[in-house]
Amino acid sequence: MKTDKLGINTKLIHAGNFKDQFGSATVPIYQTSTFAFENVDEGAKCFAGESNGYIYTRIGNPTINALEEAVATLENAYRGIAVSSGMAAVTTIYMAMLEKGAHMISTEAVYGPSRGVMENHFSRFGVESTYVNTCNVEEIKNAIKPNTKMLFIETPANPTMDITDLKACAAIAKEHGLILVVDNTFSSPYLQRPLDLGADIVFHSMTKFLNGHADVVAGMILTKDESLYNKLRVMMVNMGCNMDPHQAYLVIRGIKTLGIRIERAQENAMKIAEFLENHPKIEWVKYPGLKSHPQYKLAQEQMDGPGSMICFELKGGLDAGKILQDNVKVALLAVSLGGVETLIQHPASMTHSKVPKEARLKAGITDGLVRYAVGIEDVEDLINDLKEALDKI
Ligand code: LCS
Repeated sequence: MKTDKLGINTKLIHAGNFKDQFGSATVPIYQTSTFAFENVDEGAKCFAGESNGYIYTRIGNPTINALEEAVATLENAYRGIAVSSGMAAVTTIYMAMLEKGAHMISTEAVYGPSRGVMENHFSRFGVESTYVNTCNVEEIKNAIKPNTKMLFIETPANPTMDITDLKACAAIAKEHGLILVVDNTFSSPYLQRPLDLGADIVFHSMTKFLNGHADVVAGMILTKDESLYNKLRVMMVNMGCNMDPHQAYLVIRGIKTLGIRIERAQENAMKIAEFLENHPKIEWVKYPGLKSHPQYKLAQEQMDGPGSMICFELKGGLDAGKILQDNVKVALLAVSLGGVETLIQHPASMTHSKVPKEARLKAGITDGLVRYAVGIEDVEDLINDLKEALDKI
């Protein structure tokens, strides 16, 4: 089936085009580490790349391949590379694209470990990095050095919900010969397709929206460029960051409902953001669907919807935040996001605890910032839950 003319919800169900000899409606789990060859010549052809036959699951597997094709269809990519986690995607990209002496520019409020692994580990191999407020493209331009190789953008950023102009970044990357990498975890391809806006590489923590059920850790790397794909694929295989077939099966299942999950969570998020914005105990709320969001207009242009992630600051700062988070009963106090269940967490002490305090504050991740990942429960229950917990402050 040709999928390029289909709507996104049809693609979500049929993307990947998997067919087996039994006409199975779902993709079977090929839970095998290795694949037997008919004879030595066939084995040699597989290793020489002259045949598409499978060799070994770290290199490729039919279940994993079906997932790679499905997400590639959604992102309008050449192909996808499934990996064991979102962080496996980050490290594979850094390893494949940066060498000793290279410099990377990244979003200041990037997911903590994406920054931590660069500053604490890649720095040991002579890779330099600079973190700027990428919402202001002048800051990106000013940070470019002769050895800059990569522009690494997270938008919306975790947890500040800052939005970076991807078309403007693509123009800067093109002018200066940089590779533009975009972390599309917070939007998923349902709401944003960075490759179509000029990004070279896109990746996901599929642990979040794509899987959507808080039962898998997984990642995916995508590109439109065959030579970048080959470089990334070889790195993934050699580092052993591969996905497991059972993991792939669960993400394929989750993807089918991505559209209806996001629509419902987004509808809930809008109502919750409005409730929070009008609450006397809330200092400020940042949600791309609210006109008060600093990049509201850009969000409207670049994304197909504001998503379901909200961050806010309570008037009572950290102490008030603790009371709120200890008293919610429907939302779970947990890290992660993008699942059917609503989660609340405190970035300063959890997801961003390894980012030095000064850098964290500069990135806008204040001590009292609360992150709220909206799920698909009944919105009245979520609002009442927040109302009752806020009353305890
Ligand atoms: N990129 C973003 C934007 C993320 O939010 C995360 C995980 C990752 C990459 C890494 O993906 P993983 O290896 O966990 O699949 N974010 C988390 C969070 O906000 N709370 O817990 C994990």
